[in-house]
Amino acid sequence: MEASQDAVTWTSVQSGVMPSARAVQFVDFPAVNARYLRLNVTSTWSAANAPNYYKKLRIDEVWTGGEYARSANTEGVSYEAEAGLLPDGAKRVRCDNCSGGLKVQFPGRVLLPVVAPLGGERVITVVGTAEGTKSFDVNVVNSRTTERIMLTGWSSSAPLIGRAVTAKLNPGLNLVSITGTADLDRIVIN
Ligand SMILES: [Ca+2]
Repeated sequence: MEASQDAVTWTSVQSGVMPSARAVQFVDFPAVNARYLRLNVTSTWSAANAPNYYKKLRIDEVWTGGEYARSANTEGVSYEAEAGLLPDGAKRVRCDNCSGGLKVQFPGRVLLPVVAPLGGERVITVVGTAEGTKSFDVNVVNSRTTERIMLTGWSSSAPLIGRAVTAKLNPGLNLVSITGTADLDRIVIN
């Protein structure tokens, strides 16, 4: 990775070997004042006998940030899926990328007790993983509406994907019920 103020003189800011894998790749480099960044790819996994891939690298998008990403709202309360009630055969499984190191796999159902002293409209962010396009159905028990959330990922182990819905909570104790075809790490209530 090189940086430049004028696209003429370039200074190296980082170098390394990326994992030979699809999906998002991160390049962490020291903060620099620059107008331009460029990525020099010096080699790929492919050899000359695979001409479709040799010396070729496909990049969909490049995003650059000047600071580490932070949560937009840090006041949410997290409820781990694995800490919930699993009345219908959903399974707790290990998940190295998940918070708490565990997630829940469906079929089945997760019931999470959520206390909302004042009740009212709240944002529920559902965090999980999906290989392909999967869904969660989120329902506050005893309310009539079920929100369906779609999420698309490339692996059931990473990355974690968060999707938000709004739901009306009752003052006091609520039960949030989640079923689906994706794997559930946790929910966050804001
Ligand atoms: Ca978890």
